[in-house]
Amino acid sequence: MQRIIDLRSDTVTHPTPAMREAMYRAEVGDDVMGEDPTVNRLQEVAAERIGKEAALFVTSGTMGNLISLLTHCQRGEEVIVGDQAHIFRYEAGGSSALGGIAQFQIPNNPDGTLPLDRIEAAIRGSDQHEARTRLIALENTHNRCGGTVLPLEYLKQVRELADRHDLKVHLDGARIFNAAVALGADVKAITQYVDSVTFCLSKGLSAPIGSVICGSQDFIAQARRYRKMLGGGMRQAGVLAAAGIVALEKMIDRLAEDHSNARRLAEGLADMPGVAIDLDRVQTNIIYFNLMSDVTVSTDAIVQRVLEHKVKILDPGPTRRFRFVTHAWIDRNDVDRTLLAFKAALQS
Ligand code: TLP
Repeated sequence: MQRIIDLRSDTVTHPTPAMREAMYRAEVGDDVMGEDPTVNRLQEVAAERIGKEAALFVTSGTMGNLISLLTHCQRGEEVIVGDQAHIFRYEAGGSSALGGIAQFQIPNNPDGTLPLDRIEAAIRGSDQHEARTRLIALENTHNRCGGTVLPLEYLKQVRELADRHDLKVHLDGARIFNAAVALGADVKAITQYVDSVTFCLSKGLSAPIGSVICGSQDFIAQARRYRKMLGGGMRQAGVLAAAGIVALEKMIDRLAEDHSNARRLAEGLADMPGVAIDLDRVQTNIIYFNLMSDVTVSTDAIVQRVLEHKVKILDPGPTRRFRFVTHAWIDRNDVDRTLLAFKAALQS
């Protein structure tokens, strides 16, 4: 029987055999008491790799971003964030609902950056009528902008701007290692410009659960209180952290393969009549493309048709903007199978 090719997200990856082995063997303790040796090890490895003083294991990217925002901002304070940011779009308004934090949204440039002049103009707080700006939140790679990589020079400029106005910078680095691999740079080249970063173990890195927040000792100590407050203090979490250590040690370099598969897929799609795709934006493992108006097949029919070929994709609905994501479970052969299935599905 043919295997399912699942392009809906890189979150669908399962733990590798090496992860399952490490999970089985993990030494554990009570992590709320700080006594889980495997969680402690993951946090040390993560902090070292990201180039920050300390790290905190959390349940998800959403929790990592929420805790980071709560730690940076008090009630009635404001974060500047992109209108395409995951924090704004897909985190259920958590920082506003639970932290009383206002969000000032700026339209993202198509490449995922926020215009520097718009950031500067959005900074507020000298007047009593205004929420006080505390934080700029960036995303790298930028999911909704196509898995795009923020240029290092841009990050430097944001850092300088933040320093001029005494602001902090948080990075939603759910896929930060994809960004580093695409740049051919050490991840610290990116993180040097931000105060805090959340990255995910359970996307391209294939661990089953978990994200890590990295920052200064003081920041992480405060973040730890918020994690407890949110019910995210886990006990023998070493069984999960063990997979995260394998993810950091074994799964980063191979992301280049996901990027080249995404490129092959994108180029194949670009050759198809009815598909509009900007190849310059395909920089990592995420591909977005639109259907042209002459394609008369509905998107849900396309999804059903490709499923008959054992290819799973998300239905974009009325936007007709599809997203495909490559990951450790997609190889070159799967890319070619997907292209055949998609091309057939477009026929009216
Ligand atoms: N993104 C998911 C969906 O929520 C859209 C996906 O399939 O891409 N930051 C970024 C940039 C993300 O893409 C995601 C997940 C998160 C944060 C949240 O991570 P989790 O799902 O672990 O809460």
